[in-house]
Amino acid sequence: MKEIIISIVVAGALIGGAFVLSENSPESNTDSVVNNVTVVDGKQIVEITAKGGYMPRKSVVSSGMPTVLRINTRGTFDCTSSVRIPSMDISQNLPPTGVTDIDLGVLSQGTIEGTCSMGMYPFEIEVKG
Ligand SMILES: [Cu+2]
Repeated sequence: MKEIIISIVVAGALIGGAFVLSENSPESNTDSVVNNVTVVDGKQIVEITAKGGYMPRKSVVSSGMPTVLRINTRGTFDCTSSVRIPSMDISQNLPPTGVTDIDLGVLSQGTIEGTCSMGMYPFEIEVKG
């Protein structure tokens, strides 16, 4: 009986530990490569989520291909629902819940910086040559 209780406690600690790890890793390592880019009909779609910040913070796309930034909102009532990409003259309000596609056109090599309307939550899209 004692062994059973101990193994339950250990299992609980393991599951709890794994959960904490997976919760923290995307934010603690902003350089980690997240597979949030898909190519559909010759367009690459970069998918991020806006809510209390933008996730993932960093995306990597290829140059020379039409690119769409797809922003998901889900009960997003903070300022990330108003997104800006100053270098491209983009300013877009997002619905509290929904999917918004922003056409970025064909990109050349470099880094595109985006933020919420107040400039407080950043995200970036690295365009590889
Ligand atoms: Cu803000």
